[in-house]
Amino acid sequence: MGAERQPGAPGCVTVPMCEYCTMTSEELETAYASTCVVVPAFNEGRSIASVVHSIKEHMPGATVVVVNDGSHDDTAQRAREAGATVLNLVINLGIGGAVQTGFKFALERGFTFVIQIDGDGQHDPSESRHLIEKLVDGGADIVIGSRWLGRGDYVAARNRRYGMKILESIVSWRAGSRFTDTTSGFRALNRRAIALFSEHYPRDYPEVESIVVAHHYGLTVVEVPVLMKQREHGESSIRGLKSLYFMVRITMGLMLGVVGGESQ
Ligand SMILES: Nc1nc2c(ncn2[C@@H]2O[C@H](COP(=O)(O)OP(=O)(O)O)[C@@H](O)[C@H]2O)c(=O)[nH]1
Ligand SMILES: [Mg+2]
Repeated sequence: MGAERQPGAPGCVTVPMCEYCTMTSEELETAYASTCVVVPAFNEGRSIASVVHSIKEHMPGATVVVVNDGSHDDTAQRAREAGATVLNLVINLGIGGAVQTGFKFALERGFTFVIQIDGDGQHDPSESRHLIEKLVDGGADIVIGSRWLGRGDYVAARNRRYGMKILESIVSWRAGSRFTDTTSGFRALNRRAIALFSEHYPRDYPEVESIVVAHHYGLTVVEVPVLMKQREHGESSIRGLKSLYFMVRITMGLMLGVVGGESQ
């Protein structure tokens, strides 16, 4: 790793004007060659092709796996046409089951890294480099892309922002260090984390709880700042009454120490 290399120096080509760039293109491509990009997708037919194309453009050499979570639309066909490997779940397992299917695939196929990217276009694959750099550094087992660490101007609905703040406090307390974006599904995992989550991964609303699970099993989880966009089409699964259920369910689980069905 060329940690002393200056931002914008030759070799830093993937993200122009990258402030945090320390790896050369060659180093990045080596990492991407052993990276499986796991994309959970439920009825994302309108956005999935552009998400896959963008991953292929910005993460050359990475293997793109779309986990089609029992969609009713043409998500699988569009993902395949765009060049992704598609894992079709015959019934809808929810985000946790979909993502864990991707982790199991990556573990069995011997990938060194997983990057998780939503199928709705919220995560910019060109930002993956910041996550992977932190993993290659060896400073973490799991790297979370946070939209609240000073890059970009992401705006969340007021109620969701309050909910996120509450979760931030509880997770930071349970995991012993500060987390600002516990619901972010933009993440990178090393092999240790892939192995853990292939075995133990929360089923419903997994992002928040999985931080505590990782901490419980002694893994290091850190955040890096990323730019995040709004969902391109359709609606988030966490809205209306569901978001209330989400908050109560997660808060109770975290406070009582029962996470992902296991006592912590
Ligand atoms: N809504 C929903 N999304 C799913 C499901 N399974 C996989 N996903 C995918 O998980 C990702 C995150 O879901 P999303 O509703 O955008 O959650 P949010 O980003 O936290 O608002 C998207 O790429 C979805 O397509 C599911 O059962 N329901
Ligand atoms: Mg989303």
